[in-house]
Amino acid sequence: MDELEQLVLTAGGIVVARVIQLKDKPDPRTYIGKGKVEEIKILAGTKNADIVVFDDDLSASQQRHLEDEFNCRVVDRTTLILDIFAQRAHSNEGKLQVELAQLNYLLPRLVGRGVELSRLGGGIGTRGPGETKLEVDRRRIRTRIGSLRSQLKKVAQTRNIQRKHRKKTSVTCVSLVGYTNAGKSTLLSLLTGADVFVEDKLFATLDSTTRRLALPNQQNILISDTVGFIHKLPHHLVAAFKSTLEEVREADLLLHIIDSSHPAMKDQIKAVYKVLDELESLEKPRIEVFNKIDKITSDELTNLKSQFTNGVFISAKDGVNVKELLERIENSIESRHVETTLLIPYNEGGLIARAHSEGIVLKLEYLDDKVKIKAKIPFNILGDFENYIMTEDRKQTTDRLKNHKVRG
Ligand SMILES: Nc1nc2c(ncn2[C@@H]2O[C@H](COP(=O)(O)OP(=O)(O)OP(=O)(O)O)[C@@H](O)[C@H]2O)c(=O)[nH]1
Ligand SMILES: [Mg+2]
Repeated sequence: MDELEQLVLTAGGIVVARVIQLKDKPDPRTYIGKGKVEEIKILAGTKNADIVVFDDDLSASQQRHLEDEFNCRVVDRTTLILDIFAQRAHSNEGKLQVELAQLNYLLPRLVGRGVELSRLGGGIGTRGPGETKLEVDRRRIRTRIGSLRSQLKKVAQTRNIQRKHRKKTSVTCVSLVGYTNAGKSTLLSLLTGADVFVEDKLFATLDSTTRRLALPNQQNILISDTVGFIHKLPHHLVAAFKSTLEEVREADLLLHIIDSSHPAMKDQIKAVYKVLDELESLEKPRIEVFNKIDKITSDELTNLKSQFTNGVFISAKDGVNVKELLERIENSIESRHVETTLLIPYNEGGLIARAHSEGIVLKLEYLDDKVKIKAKIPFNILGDFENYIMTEDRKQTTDRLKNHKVRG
């Protein structure tokens, strides 16, 4: 309920009362029980509420029945989140995605209520690119959905080309993921000096930002910030934001940023795992980064460290333990490399250059007609160097590679 209140605040609303009901299963007609409907009706009247917000999703008919009972607007969790997204989408792609998500959510809820909808005033749940569309009929909404889909497809194609280019050059991509408000954008600006939007509200970031980062070992990687995850983020929303979250799927390494000072930290971690699972990214290499340690006591920190022995504990705000984090990133990337010795003839200049740009060169020796390179090469591109692996090193390299595959 605290989170719901924060969502309402983020959307620009003020909470005047909270009601909780414990119930085995929802009432099919009104979601909550009869007594609660009466209670809220009176409360909404005395408090002069404009809107009643539910923390779960309502069916179209439940929403309609409740609006009739309360005589005011009823907004469910998804509508509220979409409204925040609508206010915060800045890029063309973000706007298209939000509109598509809103229309998809609205369409089944439009049955027989075109007139009612057009009478509704502004406010939470009606903003955004979808606003003017509320009055058009379903057929036009469908046409609009089709057009949005094809526009998004084009944007996604451009993105894919960029991504393929990145893959070809095999630059390591790291993605920041985590619950909304955990401090992902703060960490990105700390690491790369990027000027990104940071705010103590939910969903400050909607569009992903990618920046180059030079690690202490001189290796260049790409690091991207993504939209924050949230509890009960509906499937269709995840689908709508798929291309933004595609960054996560394509990443070589995930940094999971956790707000260690949040009372619901463990639930938030679970919610993130759930979304990662939906993105089929739960098996990816991942570092758990516990942020905001400046906000917890030293006892709490000790306790946290004993529970999460593999975590890195930082404060993105104060720049505490950043060196350790960078080392962990380096180690994790290096574990994807296989050490080998290559003998590459000078006429294979392209490969020599790639060993330098994509691998980590340890030792270099110039011979008459070739160059001898001792290097760590990412195991996924080792095949390209196959013909030039030094004979004495061949067996050892194959063994190391096998070892990698076993470890996944
Ligand atoms: N005390 C403290 N506050 C922090 C720290 N890191 C971030 N914050 C604050 O937490 C709030 C959220 O930070 P953001 O970087 O916007 O979080 P985010 O994860 O990008 O959030 P979304 O984009 O909304 O998903 C801001 O008010 C930051 O100033 C930290 O280490 N310590
Ligand atoms: Mg952010």
